[in-house]
Amino acid sequence: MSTATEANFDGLVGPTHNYSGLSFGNVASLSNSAQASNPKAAAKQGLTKMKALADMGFVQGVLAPHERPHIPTLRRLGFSGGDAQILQQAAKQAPKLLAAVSSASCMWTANAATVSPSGDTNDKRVHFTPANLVNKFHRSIEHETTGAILRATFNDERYFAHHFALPSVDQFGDEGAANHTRFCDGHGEQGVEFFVYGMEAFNTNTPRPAVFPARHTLEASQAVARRHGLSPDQVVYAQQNPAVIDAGVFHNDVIAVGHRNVHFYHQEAFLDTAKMRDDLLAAWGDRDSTLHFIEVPSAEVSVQDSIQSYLFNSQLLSRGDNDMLLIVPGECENNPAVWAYLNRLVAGSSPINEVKVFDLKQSMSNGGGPACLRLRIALTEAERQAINPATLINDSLFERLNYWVDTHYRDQLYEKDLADPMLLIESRNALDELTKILRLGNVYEFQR
Ligand code: SUG
Repeated sequence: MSTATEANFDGLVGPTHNYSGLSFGNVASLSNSAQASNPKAAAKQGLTKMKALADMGFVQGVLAPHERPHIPTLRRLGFSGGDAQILQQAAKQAPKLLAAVSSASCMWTANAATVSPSGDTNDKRVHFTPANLVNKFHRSIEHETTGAILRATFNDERYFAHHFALPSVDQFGDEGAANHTRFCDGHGEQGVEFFVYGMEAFNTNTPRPAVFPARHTLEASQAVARRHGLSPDQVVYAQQNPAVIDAGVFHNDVIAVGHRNVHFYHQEAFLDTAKMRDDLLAAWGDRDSTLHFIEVPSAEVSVQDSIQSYLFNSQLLSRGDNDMLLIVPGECENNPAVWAYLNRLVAGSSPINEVKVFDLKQSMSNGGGPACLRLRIALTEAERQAINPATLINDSLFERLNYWVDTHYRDQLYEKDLADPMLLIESRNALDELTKILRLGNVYEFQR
């Protein structure tokens, strides 16, 4: 039996978590704009999920939040003087810029990078490409620090290869693992990498959404597959249905999730569902297990209910061969159609046998469910041993991080508070201490 496993690395919610309505095309972000946030509760909700997975025996890691408000970006945009002065000028002249450089959006680590496990790559190392997130200004400033944190977490080049982000232009719009799934028999074996894109950038004569942006391009995915050294016959591309992007499905992980030999998706998720299935089956070939397609019909769960509940932004976890658990947000339990569907699903004959519900309301109000909060990394035992051990959740790290949150985080934040120079100082103090807890070294600009 292979000892390879799939680790989940969740983003720790940062001290400036707030609702600023920054993500056009993301229904929750737009509708909760200007609400009060609770950064302390947000961080604790995330930590509770991490601890629960660790307690169930899954390898669970944590990725540190970024320095926010990001003063170096404000300087780049022409604000000058001391830090307090810069915050004050930005709040007065360009409050939306201040909100953008203050977002705690790096918490959604499904967007941190695309990861190809060593079973798929030609040099047999795990490859990481941080996502350029170019479609949203507040997210486009994440990739450098993301790269530094990934290098400090997976810091052994015998096992881990780190790339820079793709060029930061729309044609190479890359949203990372939110649009990437890997199907496999066992985590250490050759898998099929499935890339989902919103549009073709260079071939403009192709379908694309009309209302909301397609954040991710085919060309970006092809470039990632090339640089990760993937075998072309083990890569499948599929286009998202432009109509669901226009309905608010800004990432494919809002409408589909896959794990090992299961693809769980909505009937309307893809532009050409039959082709998606044929292509995956062709790449799957004659592996030992069957590739299961669990297609949820619109008649049972509408696209609207999928977006409202985040049914598909769930975590599919293997407890054994053909025995899976689905982690869903509380919003699923509160949606009658979705909850009825889930009850039928676990009672049926699919490999999904249990559903567990987590309260992630703070993140959900910005459009981030359980699956957004985690980056999956399939690892062999030797690779797992090579991870920076201080980033892996166990009882003592969980206690320590909870205490750290209690010490440094506020329990209420409005957009107007982002100009408070004390918030900047509190955040820097918190992150400085965190880099010591997680043994990351100096990954932030303010530390250099
Ligand atoms: O990029 N929301 C994030 C949510 C990302 C969810 N990730 C996945 N589906 N994988 C986004 O739209 C909102 C921030 C604000 O409005 O304050 C935000 O960035």
